[in-house]
Amino acid sequence: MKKALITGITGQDGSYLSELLLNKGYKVYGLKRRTSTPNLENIKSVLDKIDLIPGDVLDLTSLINAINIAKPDEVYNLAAQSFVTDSWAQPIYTGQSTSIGAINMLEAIRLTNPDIRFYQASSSEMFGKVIETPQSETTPFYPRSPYAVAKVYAHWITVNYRESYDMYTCSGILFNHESPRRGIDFVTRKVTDAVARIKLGLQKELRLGNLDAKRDWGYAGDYVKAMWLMLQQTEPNDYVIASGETHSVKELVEIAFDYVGLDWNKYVVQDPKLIRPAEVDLLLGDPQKAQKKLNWKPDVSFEQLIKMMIDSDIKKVKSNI
Ligand code: NAP
Ligand code: G4F
Repeated sequence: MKKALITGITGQDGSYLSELLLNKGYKVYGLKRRTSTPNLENIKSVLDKIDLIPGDVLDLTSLINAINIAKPDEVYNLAAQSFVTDSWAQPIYTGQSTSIGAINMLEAIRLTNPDIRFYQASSSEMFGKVIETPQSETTPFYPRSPYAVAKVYAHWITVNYRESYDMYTCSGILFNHESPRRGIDFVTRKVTDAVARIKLGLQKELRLGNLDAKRDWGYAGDYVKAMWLMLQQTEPNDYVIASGETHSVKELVEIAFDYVGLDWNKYVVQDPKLIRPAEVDLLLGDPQKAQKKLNWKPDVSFEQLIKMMIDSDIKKVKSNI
């Protein structure tokens, strides 16, 4: 039986990845940091099937301990301070968890068992103020936030461990992916939650920042399949994972309000306080390498994704009334 260790298991991607790996017959271990109140909501359906190991990616000892307990064939490093906005408020912590966290995990593997296959959760935010469109594996990086800068470090250290130590390390450059388990701060979930509340008469307005920003949005359930595929190849490599379509925040809002029969113009208020110090205006990924080499393609469209999230949020809000 194959064994996997996932850091960031309580997050959106960690939860979908654990389900995928369990379905493939893996024994799944998750690194779980201490929180003062429980945050196991995303993984409640798999809690009795996985093993949680206490630890933090900033604590190398806890990572070595986790590897000694799990003895994994594969490690998926998903842990990070992943909210771009907060990376300006907490730049040093973001740098530590998002970049030093990755090298800590790589060192833990190198020192214990360098044959373990390693996946690093890299991000399209690294393309930032984009040099070319669409963005592919060969597009130069131009990071525009403390988060994105930290991800560039984690990306290159992953490449360097492959080239220096001949380790099987892969970096997945994933474009935005969402789901009903997306954190409430991110724009898709902020919109779908607000649409559900407004429809049910519990909220009157939705305050947003830059409506013109464009993102290449996909479904998290599709994207975790690509993570797994990267670790099943003969040779390690880096891949862009994207839908190949881009949409503005305004289009997202229009589709979401339209789905419940409301006019977004009556509810959306632009709030200058929500504009970022530096914006990433346009992301559009070119997923051809993943399509050809991994035989990966997404199944859920942008519209299907928004509708899935609204349906889920309406259910959640109703159950709390
Ligand atoms: P998420 O929902 O924010 O989950 C982040 C996870 O990291 C949580 O489980 C969190 O634990 C954990 N974590 C944070 N700091 C930690 C630390 N110091 N030690 C151990 N665990 C820590 O993020 P996501 O959307 O699932 O994304 C997964 C990864 O992919 C992240 O690295 C993110 O930056 C990257 N990424 C995401 C996207 C996207 O669109 N979703 C795109 C590209 C890359 P708590 O529950 O305790 O907070
Ligand atoms: O949903 P967002 O916060 O995601 P962002 O910044 O693109 O980052 C996400 O995707 C990255 C991959 O490209 C990940 F690496 C990262 O961890 C995270 O998962 O914002 C999307 C866009 C931005 O341009 C933002 O300015 O939406 C714009 N936006 C407009 N109003 C807003 C809002 N974003 C948020 N969060 N909240 C608003 O009210």
